[in-house]
Amino acid sequence: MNRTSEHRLQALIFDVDGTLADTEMAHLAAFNHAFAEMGLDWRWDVPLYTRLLSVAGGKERIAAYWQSLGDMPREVNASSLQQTIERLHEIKTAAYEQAVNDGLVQMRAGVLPLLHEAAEAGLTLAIATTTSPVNIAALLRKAMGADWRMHFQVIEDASTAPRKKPHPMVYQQVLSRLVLRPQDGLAVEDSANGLQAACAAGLPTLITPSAFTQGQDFAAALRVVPDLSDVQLAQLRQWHTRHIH
Ligand code: XBP
Ligand code: MG
Repeated sequence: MNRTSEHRLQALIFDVDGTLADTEMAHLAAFNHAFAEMGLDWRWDVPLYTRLLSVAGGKERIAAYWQSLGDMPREVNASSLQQTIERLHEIKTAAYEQAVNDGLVQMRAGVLPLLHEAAEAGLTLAIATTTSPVNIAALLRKAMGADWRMHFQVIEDASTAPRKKPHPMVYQQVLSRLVLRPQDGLAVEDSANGLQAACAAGLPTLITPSAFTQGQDFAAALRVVPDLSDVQLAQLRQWHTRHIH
């Protein structure tokens, strides 16, 4: 086998939030809706949410914010705190799903054409995200139709990979389920957390920064592009081959 085909690009593994679609403004509105529904005077604005996004996972993000307030109720025990966070996140997820169903979230430029081109070329497609499965289904059902799931061989998310990015768990689990060597795949991400997770799993990673992640440290990326609108599969293969060899 010659060296070029030794590590041909065989799979694209996509992050969801900020990568497949610009979702975080809708997530932010859903979090604030949940806080109001539960009678909390919390209100996250864009600058604060941009900082809070360094914590992957909505429940973890709520817990980190609550800790930062320093007013964690003393009288209630840890399990009732967790119950409150769970309830907040349930309300938030329902509000986010409604926003997606109302068409308030758009897929990013170039994403659907690249997914289609890669599938047509026989590449494996997978998802590695720290978001909740409800959110993935709502977004991709809206964007790709009711049979969206058939396009992805493996989906790993908050419900299957509890250790969140920058931990590599979600990517390690995708690679193991695909029985794929990391150098034969390529991850597509929008954040430094995601880049760290994918690189720790050994995956070359293409970065498409989102409005919330502009300016983060992407030095370890295979390449940073503004979005996928000018990225065809041939270009990905070229970058991947150069990186691997
Ligand atoms: C982004 C996240 C998620 C979303 C909110 O996921 O960290 O927590 O911000 O969704 P990724 P949840 O970039 O890995 O797709 O509230 O369901 O966590
Ligand atoms: Mg992301």
